[in-house]
Amino acid sequence: MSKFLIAILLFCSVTIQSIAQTYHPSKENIEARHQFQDRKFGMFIHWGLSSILGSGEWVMNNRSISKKNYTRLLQVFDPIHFDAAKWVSAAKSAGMKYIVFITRHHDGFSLWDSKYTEWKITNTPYGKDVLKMLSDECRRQGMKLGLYYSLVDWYRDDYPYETGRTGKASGRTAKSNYDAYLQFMKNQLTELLTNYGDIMSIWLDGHWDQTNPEGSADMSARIDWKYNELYSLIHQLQPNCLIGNNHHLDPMPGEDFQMFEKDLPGHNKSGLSYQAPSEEMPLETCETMNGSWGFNITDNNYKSVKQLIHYIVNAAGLNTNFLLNIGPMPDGSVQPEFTDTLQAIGKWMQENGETIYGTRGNVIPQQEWGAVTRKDKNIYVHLFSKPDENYILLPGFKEKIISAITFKGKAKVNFKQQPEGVFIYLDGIVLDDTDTIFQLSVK
Ligand code: FHN
Repeated sequence: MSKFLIAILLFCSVTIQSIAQTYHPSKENIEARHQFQDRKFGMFIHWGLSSILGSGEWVMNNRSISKKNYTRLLQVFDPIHFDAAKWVSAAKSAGMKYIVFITRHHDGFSLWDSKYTEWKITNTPYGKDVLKMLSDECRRQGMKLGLYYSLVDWYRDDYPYETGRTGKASGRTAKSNYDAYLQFMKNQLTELLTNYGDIMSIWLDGHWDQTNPEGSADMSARIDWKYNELYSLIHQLQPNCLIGNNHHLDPMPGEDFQMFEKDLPGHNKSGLSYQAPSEEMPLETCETMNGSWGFNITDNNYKSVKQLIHYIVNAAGLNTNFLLNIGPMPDGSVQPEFTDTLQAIGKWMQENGETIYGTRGNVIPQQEWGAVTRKDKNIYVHLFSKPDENYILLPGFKEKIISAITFKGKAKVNFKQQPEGVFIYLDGIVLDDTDTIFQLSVK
């Protein structure tokens, strides 16, 4: 081959690669990002075959269950109390504006009638396509729907399990084949984005299976996931659909929102969130209502209504959506500890949602005493507990305030604008046990 030809080929391959690396979201995608940010609060649903064992969605891995033994669950999954209307209504009455549903978790089981596998809900005694019922119901009730899709697979032989960190006791021996697995994912994503109406987001999870543990110096992936191909397929099928990937790393080209798990952006209590919050794209964090994602029969470590409301508010203060999880029981019903808490949150959201939905955060740096959100000319100051002093300070806030009132009773509040920020005085104000909200109007 002549030197000239080699040079041309080299040039073409570099150009193709750099095109793949550049992602310019479409106009409708940008608009969808704004709408997503306005929604603020969503419901995550972890449910599937693993729910039967009542030990969380990682049970196959954690109890070293082989593929052969795990397959037995296919015969017993019969969620006779599954009622899409009840799930969507529970989300709605909690004030949630979207649902993200697990279509396929790490055990590889598909919760829809996929043409590309026999390992699916329609091959259980239940036999029905729950995703179809859920997506129809979401449309009926005006609820947006996002779909979780696992990248890691503990069941399929073609997934590169040899280099993966998890799913080691599955008993797989055949050589993996990523190209075949990638094609399978493309086929399934095409089904999901073709047969179930408008999909708000695709929520990918499992990249971390092919890296060192979070926080390691070397976080490079052990396989080439070829995200370009997956991401461009998704955007081509539904340009408005937002792509998020729970890789626990900085955003990669082609993604539309950044996610955090069990942590507010910038925090890292979970040991999963070393990534810096993006300033360009919408953010979302997800959290469990007890300590488990999937149904866990012994986990009674429920978070209180107050804790969860503070989570919503703190997230909004950091410009972040909050995705709160339920793990329905194997029969499809949702345990009362979850539904009661959701109802109580819903009551609070009904009264105070104006200070959350459609707002933006990062008005001031994060404060010990609470959080601040903003919509147009209104600044909402959320005070969670009584501070030591008789005032709170909004450091660095410079815009001219024309009025300050309590959000609830609309009573006048004393404030002073100083070079270091705004002081809000608390004398004579009856503080709310969960959240006292002040509404400041700026010029
Ligand atoms: O392994 C999963 C886990 O089961 C769950 O789905 C969470 C939700 O964010 N994500 C993974 C761990 O990062």
